Amino acid sequence: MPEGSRLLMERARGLMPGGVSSPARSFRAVAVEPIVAARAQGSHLWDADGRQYIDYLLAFGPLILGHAHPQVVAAVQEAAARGTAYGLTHELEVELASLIREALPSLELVRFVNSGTEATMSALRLARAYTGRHKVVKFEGCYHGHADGLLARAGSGVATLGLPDSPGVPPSYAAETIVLPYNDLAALSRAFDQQGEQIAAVIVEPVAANMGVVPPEPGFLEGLRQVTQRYGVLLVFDEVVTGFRLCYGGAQTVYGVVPDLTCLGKVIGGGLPVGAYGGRRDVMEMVAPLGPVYQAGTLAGNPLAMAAGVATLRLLREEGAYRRLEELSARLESGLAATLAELGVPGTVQRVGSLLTLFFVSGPVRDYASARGADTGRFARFFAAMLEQGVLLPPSQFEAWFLSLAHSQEDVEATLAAARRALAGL
Ligand code: KE4
Repeated sequence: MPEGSRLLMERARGLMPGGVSSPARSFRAVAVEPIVAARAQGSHLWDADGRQYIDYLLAFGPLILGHAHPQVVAAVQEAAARGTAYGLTHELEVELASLIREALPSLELVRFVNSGTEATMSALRLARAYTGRHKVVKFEGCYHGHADGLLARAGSGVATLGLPDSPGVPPSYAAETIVLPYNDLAALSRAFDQQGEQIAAVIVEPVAANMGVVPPEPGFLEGLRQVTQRYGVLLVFDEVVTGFRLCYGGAQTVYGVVPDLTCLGKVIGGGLPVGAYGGRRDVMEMVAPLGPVYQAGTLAGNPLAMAAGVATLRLLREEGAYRRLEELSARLESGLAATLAELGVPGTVQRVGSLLTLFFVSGPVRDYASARGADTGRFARFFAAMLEQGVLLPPSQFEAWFLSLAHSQEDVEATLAAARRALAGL
């Protein structure tokens, strides 16, 4: 492994568990030594040895404009020069809340937090308070952050490291979480027949991205909406990944299914620490200080993340942004699929908007069980071969590749050429 990254990782491992601030970055599942980032610009990232990569990891999703977009950097610099935190409401918070509500009218009220985890954790506390019930339904392979009750058979790093869930979560917490197969309305109906009166909320990634990209089958989201309505259960869309990624709005805009609460993160902070939850006014009015449901945070709504978010959404609102993303992403998908077929490599490419996963298993991948059928050893070799050729993918079969408005046609063609060589050599 290159010297710079090697030495830095050695020091990092002596100071932080696994040398990382998040296990998803550990490269544990791809049997390659992790690279250490030095800087990034647009669609490119350089490691500590100056090697350049076309970046489809993109920090796991926030950077839909690409790295260090000049207008985002300028907005953050300007905000920082005026003050980095106040402990008071400030104008940028109001501006970002207004942009979010304009794009996602179902968020009649919105509360900013510092991560997607905080957003989903708070939304479920609120749902339990609003309904007076305790149980929550999640779907196997979906990841909603690391709050205790949500780690049951989760996706992302939990799936990548092959962890069934996590020690340290009291069985009493886990017992309140009902885990069902994604895209399986029959299993959902059975669960509601048996326990519907005890269920506070159903939380779902409207497009699953944490077991690799798994789209909702026709009728799945509508089915969730109908059964939750019938039982007085709140429907929570975890749009931390899909929010402002699939369109200038969210999956709820694309699929026309309106949840009671929505969780956001990533893109709305433009790469700075952010999360948000919001939804129906009658529900959100239970949140302190209006109501009794307590949730707080020193740096919630911090001016730097708000500035980056406002700059990002304003640029995404511009005409043609999502069309360009769609064209690039479609070209990458079709090129990869054609190469798999031509070389006779068992695999399938699944894409929704600028979220894409190449699964090393014949498709369709419709849930966690089928995603787990993927050949993770083959993915590991593919990842290493792409990295060697200067293409950085998310270091797991169970993550989404992300494209940005900074990715060019040349980037995509170079990626397809690298993929052909990598797949031919598997
Ligand atoms: P954060 O707490 O990491 O900001 O957000 C948690 C979260 C919630 N909901 C969804 C749908 C998510 O995808 C995430 C976090 N995504 C992972 C990668 N797929 C974060 C990567 C990491 O944990 O380092």
